Amino acid sequence: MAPDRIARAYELAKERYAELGVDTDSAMSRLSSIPISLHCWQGDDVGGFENDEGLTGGGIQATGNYPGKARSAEELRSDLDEALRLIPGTHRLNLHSLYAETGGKKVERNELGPEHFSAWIDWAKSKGMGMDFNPSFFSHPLADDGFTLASRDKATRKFWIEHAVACRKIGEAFGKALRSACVTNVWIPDGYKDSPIDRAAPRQILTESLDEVFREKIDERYNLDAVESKLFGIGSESYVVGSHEFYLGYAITRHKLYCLDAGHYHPTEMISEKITSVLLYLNQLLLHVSRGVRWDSDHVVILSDELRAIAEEIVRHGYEDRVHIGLDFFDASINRVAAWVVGTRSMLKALLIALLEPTAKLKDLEAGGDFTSRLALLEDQKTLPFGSVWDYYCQSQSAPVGEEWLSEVKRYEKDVLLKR
Ligand code: RNT
Ligand code: ZN
Repeated sequence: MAPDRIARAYELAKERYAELGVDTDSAMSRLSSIPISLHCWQGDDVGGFENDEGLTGGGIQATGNYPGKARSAEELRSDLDEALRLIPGTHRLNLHSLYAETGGKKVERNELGPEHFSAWIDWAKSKGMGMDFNPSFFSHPLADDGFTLASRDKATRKFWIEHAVACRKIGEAFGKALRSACVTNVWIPDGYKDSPIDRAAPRQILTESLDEVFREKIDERYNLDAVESKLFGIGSESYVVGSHEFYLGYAITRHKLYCLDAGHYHPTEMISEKITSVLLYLNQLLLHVSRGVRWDSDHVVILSDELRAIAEEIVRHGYEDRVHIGLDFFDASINRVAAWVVGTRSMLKALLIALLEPTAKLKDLEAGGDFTSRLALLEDQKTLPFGSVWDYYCQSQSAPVGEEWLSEVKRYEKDVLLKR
């Protein structure tokens, strides 16, 4: 696209927003300071490199057989490089422990250490990116019965506690090496397919396991612990041990971050609505921005009303430093690099739209009881020339403008992905 046309369109948009008292330059500069944590697991359908079996159990599922998924860490990094070239700004990488590089040697998950992630650390360092982390409580024989940290079996529990402890230390190493705190997020699948008699016992066990996991203090400059709740999963339709109330209470009493995943609540329940409440009681939050379609289906994030609402909640209240934005989706039915690009660019667009809002004016109207003007202004804003600001932002960050990125992904697919 012609760079001068983009600049001209931007100038007009800038004037239009100025009429509303909105400074487009400062909106773009604020946007450039918000990192999105890209989840590594979109690149290979949550498979990881422990074995060739792919994702098993855990109540989550990637569906589709699109060719070209990454089969090794090198391939995954190459795919991430490609995605990052097409996304404006500097972001973060969110890694699962399944993506350890053990040089062909079998290393049990409770024995993982930072050395198994040194190539990832070097890669992130070379890009000036921070990293986040996740212990993996699925795709493992000791998770086959659906229970990990809440297992009644002592040895099983011990293994998973040790795994989580090892992962916090890996997170700490990431934080030190990359000079940016790593958010290490605990999500476990534990639950029952059918209605249990005893809903209390597993929750009691889980509390004890978590307390054990978090016993050792780690400097929050390096590692931040988060816990992620869920309503149900495949095979845990009737009961999930780590429910919303469970983890919210846990996070508040233990001073942990709470992770709100957009697909983990009742279908009409929105995480955007929860942010201001949770932040009254917790300093920081982690988001797993996802898109459920009828269920927790982890579809690629698009510029939906809910995505916009999430961005608005962060931006309107100036929560950029308290809310860590991570992505969580895995679609195996489309080009996986494109999935990252679409999802991340959508998240950024939502943030930019929120940053272009005349929030102070709207708050005044609301405080003064003029709900008519509040509604009218909000509706009018939907047709403002946001796209011209977005195009200009992409151009100024040396990222492709508009659908230009797609032809590059198609080239990469032909030259790299289809040759796998
Ligand atoms: C599962 C959770 C969890 C996973 C990742 C792979 O429902 O959302 O965050 O998606 O850890
Ligand atoms: Zn999640």
